[in-house]
Amino acid sequence: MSWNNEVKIPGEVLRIAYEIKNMKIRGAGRIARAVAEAMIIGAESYRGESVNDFKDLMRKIIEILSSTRPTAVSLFNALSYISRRFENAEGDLDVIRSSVITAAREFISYSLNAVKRIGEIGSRIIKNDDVILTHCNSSVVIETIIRAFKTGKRGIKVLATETRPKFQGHITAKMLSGRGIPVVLIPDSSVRYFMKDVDKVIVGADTIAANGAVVNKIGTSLIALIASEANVDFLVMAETYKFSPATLLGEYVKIEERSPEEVIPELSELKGIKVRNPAFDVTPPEYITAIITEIGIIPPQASALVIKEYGWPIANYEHREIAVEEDEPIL
Ligand code: RUB
Repeated sequence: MSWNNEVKIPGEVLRIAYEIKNMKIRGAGRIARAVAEAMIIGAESYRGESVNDFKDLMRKIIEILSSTRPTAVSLFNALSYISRRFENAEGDLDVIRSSVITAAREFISYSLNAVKRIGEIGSRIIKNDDVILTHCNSSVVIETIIRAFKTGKRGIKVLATETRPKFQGHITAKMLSGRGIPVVLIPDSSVRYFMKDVDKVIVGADTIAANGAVVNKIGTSLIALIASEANVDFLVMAETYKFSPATLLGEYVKIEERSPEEVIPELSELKGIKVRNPAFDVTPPEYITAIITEIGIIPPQASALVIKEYGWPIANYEHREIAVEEDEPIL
């Protein structure tokens, strides 16, 4: 099945889907806000008069967006939040359309406020002269460090791992140094070498399971192990829509495996050698000091409670690969 067969999908929606798949839009929070934005665009683009056709279009867009990347539950939680609303809405096309748009806008605004709130809570934990190590590029972590800096914490220094193979650490380093925060970019493999200088490790999350295990960029669990050995606090920053309701029911988190070319661009040089490229790994709760959310700081062991009390609806939509035709007209 291609992305654009029986139902006409707006080009802008397909563009967002491609950009998520190709990681031009990346990071669990941004991905979630982008799919909500795509739902608004899809809802506004419908020119017909049939409620059923409109709902079919919404379902098709959800299917496409769900097929982009499998690991960040924020994507599925955002789509579930929106789909629940229009699936349960009753009324004419205007009512159903506005249920999609309102829910998507609510999600985006909730998400932006949650990032800000985590920044406020998290920045209080950062002390003068702290050396913070971070991995990958997390918008909540960046928000927190910048806020700590802006609110007058002195002497903060950040060690940013390169984050191979996609080098998201370069983005982190640029974002922080652009705000005047001292950053040192370090190879992923040097984390143990530097850990003796580190006061706190702070990372984001793509998904948090009911047992408190955190799924984040590949290499995170190795850093957690090293931090634990050195008795350094390992803090995770995550909005509540990064907690996975399905894991309460025992479902596993699917770990995305990306193209080997991201690891070795000239694969032909390694003829006959298999190359693997998992994009995420799982850090067990016992290596996590605390999770900082917009509703407060929790021990990882309280994750199931967060899901039950503040839970986002169980995702109805699973990641399913949809073949992308090379010559997709939108591109
Ligand atoms: C990004 C990544 C980030 C989390 C949290 O991986 O692992 O740490 O998504 O980010 P990728 P945020 O680059 O493969 O998307 O705090 O911005 O939601």
